[in-house]
Amino acid sequence: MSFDYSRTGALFLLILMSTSLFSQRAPFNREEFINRRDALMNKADADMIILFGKPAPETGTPFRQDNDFYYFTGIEDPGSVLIMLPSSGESVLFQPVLAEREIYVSGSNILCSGEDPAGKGFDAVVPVGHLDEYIVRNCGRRSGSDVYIRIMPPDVVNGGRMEMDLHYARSARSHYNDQPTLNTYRVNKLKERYPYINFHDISPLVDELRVIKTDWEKEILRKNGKVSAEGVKAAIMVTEPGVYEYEVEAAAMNVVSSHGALGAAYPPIVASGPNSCTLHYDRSSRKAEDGDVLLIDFGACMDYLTMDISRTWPVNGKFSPEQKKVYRLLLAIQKACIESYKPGVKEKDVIAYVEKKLGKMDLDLSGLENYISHSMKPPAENGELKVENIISGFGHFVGMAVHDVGVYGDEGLRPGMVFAIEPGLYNPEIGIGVRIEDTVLITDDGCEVLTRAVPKEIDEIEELMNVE
Ligand SMILES: [Mn+2]
Repeated sequence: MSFDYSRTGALFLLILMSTSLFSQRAPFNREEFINRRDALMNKADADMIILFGKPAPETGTPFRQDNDFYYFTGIEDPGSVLIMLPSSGESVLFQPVLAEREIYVSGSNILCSGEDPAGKGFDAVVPVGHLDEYIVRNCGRRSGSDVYIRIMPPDVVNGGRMEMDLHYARSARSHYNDQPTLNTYRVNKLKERYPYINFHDISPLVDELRVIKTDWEKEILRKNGKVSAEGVKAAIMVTEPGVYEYEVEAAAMNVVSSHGALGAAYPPIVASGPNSCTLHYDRSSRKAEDGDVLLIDFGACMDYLTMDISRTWPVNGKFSPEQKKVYRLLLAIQKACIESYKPGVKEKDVIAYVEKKLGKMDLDLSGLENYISHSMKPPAENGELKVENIISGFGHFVGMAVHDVGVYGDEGLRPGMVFAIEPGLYNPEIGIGVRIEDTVLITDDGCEVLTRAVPKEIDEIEELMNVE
């Protein structure tokens, strides 16, 4: 099986023409990073804030900066450290002194290039070998200075802070793999070296900032929403019986890569037939057959911000009655959730709204007790729909990490929050898994569906699949 290249080619041309304005990577935004540092310094009652960047990349892998470090600097030079002094508002960058050969092979950093650090918004750039001298000069005159560092784990593009610790917890099942993380090593080292300093965790303050997206971030997220949506549309359009999951993945990746994405936000999930019931299936190796569903969970990473979309469609272009029944219920729930989102709304309000809305609809729940949701519970008990079994709260935040930092808190939804709502139902016995997911931005009076360009109505999907 191969693509119909004439159709695919015409599609890509159309996409390039329609979204070329959104295809540029964002240039360095000096004011944005200065504002973020000022906001953090205003929040922290600190003598000093220290944030470490990532060390040199492993050979052969592209460098991706630590999310928290990038959020406050926009700097991707390996081995950098940032110190902020809230009393004076100063930001000083510490960078390694590079060997001539190193610069020749991998390029320079701000320190070695002789570039004026003020151009990037820093008061000074200093060799990293002076870091401890700087800490001692600023915090060593008395006992009990308050220094903020990151004590919680870092998050990564496809893993939240907690997920990173879950990963380490699982690795540590064998004591041969039980080593401290780099973050923990740094925390312990600072505490050991400076027992007279009070170290505090900066991560709650960082997360409070990161969870509310700035105007600049919103623009990038809108761009990513459009480009990722075009990727999923391309995936829908190349699907037909006999297509391999990796071919569908390639169609989506082609679109986002050609629009400036730094890559996928997480390993794309392209799951046909029985694979659709494995929530994080990422092997993309099966041939999709007539009668299967195809579930894709996909998003790009653009300018360090991610996107999260899931769609499910029939491989042969026509939903079967069983597929339709599950799909209709999930779509009704997902749309009702989105309708209910606005500032101040809490989880219980969403459930009440969805139940009220669905109560007026004529939904066929028969046989759905054989499906399970993300919460591992059936959607209906004794013929009664259980909305809270299908939606687990608001869904996860989306940002620099696809399972982004932040907490909803007592105020409920707030403008600037971005999260993904992804109801799903899975029946491994018959190999039907359905998930519908959009990423939404909370606005002043409602929400904006960033991924709205991907169709999700049954007739829209069938129409898109049958375009010749
Ligand atoms: Mn998701």
